[in-house]
Amino acid sequence: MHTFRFRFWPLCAALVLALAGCSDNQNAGNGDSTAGTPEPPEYPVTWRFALEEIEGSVQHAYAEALKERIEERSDGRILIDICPYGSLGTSTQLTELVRNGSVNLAFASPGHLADKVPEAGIFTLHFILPEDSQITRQLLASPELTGLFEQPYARQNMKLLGFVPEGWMAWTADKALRTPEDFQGLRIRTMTSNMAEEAYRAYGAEPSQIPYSQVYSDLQLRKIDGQSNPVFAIEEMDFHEVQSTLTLARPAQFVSSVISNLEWYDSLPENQKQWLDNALKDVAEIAWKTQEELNQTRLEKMLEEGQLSVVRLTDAERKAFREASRPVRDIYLERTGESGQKILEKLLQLIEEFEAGSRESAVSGNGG
Ligand code: 6CS
Repeated sequence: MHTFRFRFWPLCAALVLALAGCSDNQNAGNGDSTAGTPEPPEYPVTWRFALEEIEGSVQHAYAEALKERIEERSDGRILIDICPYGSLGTSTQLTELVRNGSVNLAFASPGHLADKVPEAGIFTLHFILPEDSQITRQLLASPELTGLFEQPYARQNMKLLGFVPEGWMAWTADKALRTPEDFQGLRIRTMTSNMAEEAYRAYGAEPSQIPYSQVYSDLQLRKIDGQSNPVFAIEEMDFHEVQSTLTLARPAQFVSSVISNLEWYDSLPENQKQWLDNALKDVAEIAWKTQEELNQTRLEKMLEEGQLSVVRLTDAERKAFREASRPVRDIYLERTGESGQKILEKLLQLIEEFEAGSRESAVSGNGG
């Protein structure tokens, strides 16, 4: 049982805490660096990093690793104050806190962000990312792809600092979800953007947008029938306590983005920018390993507890979902126009290239 029992925090509490800082051990000399306000550095400077997930999560491990790297690289001149989910607000509120300069860094998952940055909604599409997770990793680190998101984020006063994959999405409900027909009329929770709903509408479900913090109680009160998240999150948010069946369908990778306030980033002194950029590069590998490990061990934990039935879809079962999901690409294109089209084309082109590259290296590795 997790000690965390996050329920909805009103925005005013979020703002009070935003000004006060998040961690228990605030030790910054001038802990009130304000995003968007360039000032001559008076060290140490504290940057607030807001998470959409609780302590112990993939985002938390990422933030801890980033904190360690930046504090080390800057020799203690930059301190990171990590604000786990529950200390500031919902995902949408965190994005606003970055945009208005109250918070320096934050996670912003495309499933929540897509109303504001429609191009990011590509990561809500099902059966678009490759089967091979290593290729997804390569894709999300490719400047050819990530560069196409720079403008869409910048238009909303955000700097995209990177995409972070957090593992395959899995479905929970009180029944197995083996076919699109099983979704008919299912009241499924989605993240809080219109685009996030479309993937499930395509299967005949009745989606509703609900903040992460409210999902447990809505499942418990039977206001909704199911939800979708990576396995580590299902376990740490205790959704398995209020759902009977986990369906492993691998429809999409959960991808989040790390953002900062654009003006804040642009006005950082060159040395600080370097510390940040280099630390971000350092942590990509760690984040990947953490998500693999957490998704695996938490699945094992839930299986050991024995309350949850686990269903793995066959290739044939997944094919029916793949086909049903296809029209949603057109909805994405309608909402994003030319810039979304470029992103979709580049994504598909890079997948082909990377898959060809990995086939070639498999052949040469086999001496063929
Ligand atoms: O479902 C959600 O809303 C959340 N899920 C995860 C795994 N991370 C953050 C996001 O807000």
